[in-house]
Amino acid sequence: MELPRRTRGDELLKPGELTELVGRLRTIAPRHDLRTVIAYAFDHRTRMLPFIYADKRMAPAGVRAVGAAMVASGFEKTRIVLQTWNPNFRPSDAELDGGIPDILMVSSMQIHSQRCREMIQDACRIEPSKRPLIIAGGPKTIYEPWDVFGTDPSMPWGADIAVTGEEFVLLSLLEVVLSCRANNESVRSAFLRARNSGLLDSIPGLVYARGEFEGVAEELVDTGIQRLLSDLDELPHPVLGYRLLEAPSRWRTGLRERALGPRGVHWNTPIGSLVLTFGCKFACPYCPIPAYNQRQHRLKSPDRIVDEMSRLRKEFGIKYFFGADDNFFNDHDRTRDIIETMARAKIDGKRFYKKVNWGTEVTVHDTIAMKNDLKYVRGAGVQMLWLGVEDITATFVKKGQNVGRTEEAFHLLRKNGISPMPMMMHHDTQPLYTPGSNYGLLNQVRLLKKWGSSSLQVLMMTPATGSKLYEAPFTDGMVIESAGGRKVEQHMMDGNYVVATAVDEPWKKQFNILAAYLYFYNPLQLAKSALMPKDLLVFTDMFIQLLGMWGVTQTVRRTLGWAWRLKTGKIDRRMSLPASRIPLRCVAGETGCHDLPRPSQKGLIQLSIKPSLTGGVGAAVAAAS
Ligand code: B12
Ligand code: SF4
Repeated sequence: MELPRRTRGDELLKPGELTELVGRLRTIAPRHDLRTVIAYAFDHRTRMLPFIYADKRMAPAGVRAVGAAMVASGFEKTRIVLQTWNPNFRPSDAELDGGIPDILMVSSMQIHSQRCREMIQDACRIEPSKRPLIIAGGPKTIYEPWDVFGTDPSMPWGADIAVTGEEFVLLSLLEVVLSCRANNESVRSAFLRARNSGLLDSIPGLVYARGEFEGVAEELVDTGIQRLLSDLDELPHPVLGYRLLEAPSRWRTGLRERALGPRGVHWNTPIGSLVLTFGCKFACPYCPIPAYNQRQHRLKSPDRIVDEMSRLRKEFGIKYFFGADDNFFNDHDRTRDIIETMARAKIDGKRFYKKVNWGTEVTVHDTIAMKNDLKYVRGAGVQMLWLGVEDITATFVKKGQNVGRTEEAFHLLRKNGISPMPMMMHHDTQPLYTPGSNYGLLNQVRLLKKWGSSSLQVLMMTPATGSKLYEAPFTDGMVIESAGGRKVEQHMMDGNYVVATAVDEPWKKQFNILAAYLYFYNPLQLAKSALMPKDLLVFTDMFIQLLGMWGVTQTVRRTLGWAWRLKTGKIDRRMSLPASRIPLRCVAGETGCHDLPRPSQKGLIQLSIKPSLTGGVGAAVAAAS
């Protein structure tokens, strides 16, 4: 189910609303002197292709954005801890500026939610009178906010509140809570009063629990879908977030006295992820992005983008960037504005592309539409573009691509010095190999390689929360509950594991993915890249080959056992949707807008797989485009 759309015309915040809110908070911040820890949950079992390097060497933009918003609002005692770098971090051991934090924020993707839950449970061990206010947010809670609340009276735990939105929602919550806070009162106690007196109900984008006992949610109140920030120039500058990162440590459970300095930032996160645009004009039914963005396209101005990259280059020496775009070429005129400004810009007297290199996500369709501009795209510093190709024959997924157009797009990109990085989907109806046609997975991978693909991503169609097709694989009995006695856990919902399929032999699908990667990343291909270079992108190709070969060993190591269980073990299917166990109500009392239909609501219990659906319902965990 997609997130519902707000009333037309009411999807966006008024211009200046975020800036004014930040200004108001700055005036009250000194009175409160808050200490805040923002933790990024990370499950190390997800470390494999296609993003094995980027996951660790690119500090996530979400927690940095939240940190930057806190600092811009005057709350400078803020620290960001990444479980990616600090696997043993425990909120109950965290002290900042000599005391227990007033606020603990936890950010999580769906695949890291087990770690998110453990961190919240750990924070709940702190004595209630000293416990920080626990706020959960990020891509997990945006779609499944109920999962951060406990229901077991024998083990009470839970976030105090889930934020299903962005910076504006969080800061609005803080403003209300701080407005009720008495001198020397804990932030959590002020929060409880604000919550109980209904003061949070007018802030869309929150979910909080009701119940007789704290930590045992009997009902959740959903205040609705957030209003979105339209002019992204209002966002606090990303340099603020980079100054808050906790230094990596394999063993430390608490925090250091100081955050990482500029050299440490440069060393640990040599790639900077930056928000440039949000939204996409396509409406792929397996993708949650257009609905999340309320079908809006949101942008930063070209000057602001240049300023952000330049400042990050100068302050931290970050040279490589990744645009957190859903489809950077979405609006051709606005894209031209951005790239022309970047191509004209200079850093320390040098042309932009000599100081900064970056990549982002686009579609085949838009790449071809922008073919005459690609030289400026390269001049703007773009070095790699990730293309949501999915299926080059467009039999399964259609978004303006086909064999000829994909080849043309790859050729155009390489001609202009940009590495094409295709993202593919494997699905039930696609065989490993089809003689005489381009439909098979290996046939497609071979063509991509021939056309100059620098990297490869192959993900299995997997239900993506917040997409139109999310429920169908569950209701059709395609989703695997366990195989050979191993339960499917949240970290396995990343598209690397075959967990939703109607084929008779799911293990073959798992092997197909491995075969595709092994075909693409191997010493022979590395030698070919080195000895028969296609063009000047040879070093990029070789570097990615090396990374890919390392990644493929991790993918084999992590997924081979699952393939074996699929082959030899008993496969049990899920009988129901992973909907909220706790009733979710909106403020007016009706079903909350983040709820999913529960079995009683739609008769979702199914006992058999419908053969007609082998043709591919499902939803992809696509990073985008
Ligand atoms: C860049 C990106 C990546 C990068 C970097 C991720 C990173 N760690 O930085 C790479 C390429 C590595 C990547 C990998 C994957 N990604 Co990715 N990725 C993105 C992308 C395109 C942008 C993320 C971003 O930086 N956004 C900008 C920031 C500012 O937004 P944000 O993170 O949502 O944070 C905002 C709010 O959520 C909120 N917020 C966040 N945290 C918190 C915390 C609190 C307390 C509060 C109050 C608010 C809050 O405020 C923030 C500011 O507005 C998003 C799609 C998108 N447009 O967001 C997908 C996305 C995050 N990826 C997704 C997925 C599925 C994956 C992969 C599993 C794909 C795969 N199979 O390989 C892997 C996972 C790798 C791993 N082991 O973690 C999904 C997550 C779905 C979900 N429900 O969890 C997304 C949402 C795409 C989608 N399908 O919609 N990804
Ligand atoms: S999959 Fe890509 S092209 Fe399709 S709607 Fe999502 S972001 Fe847009």
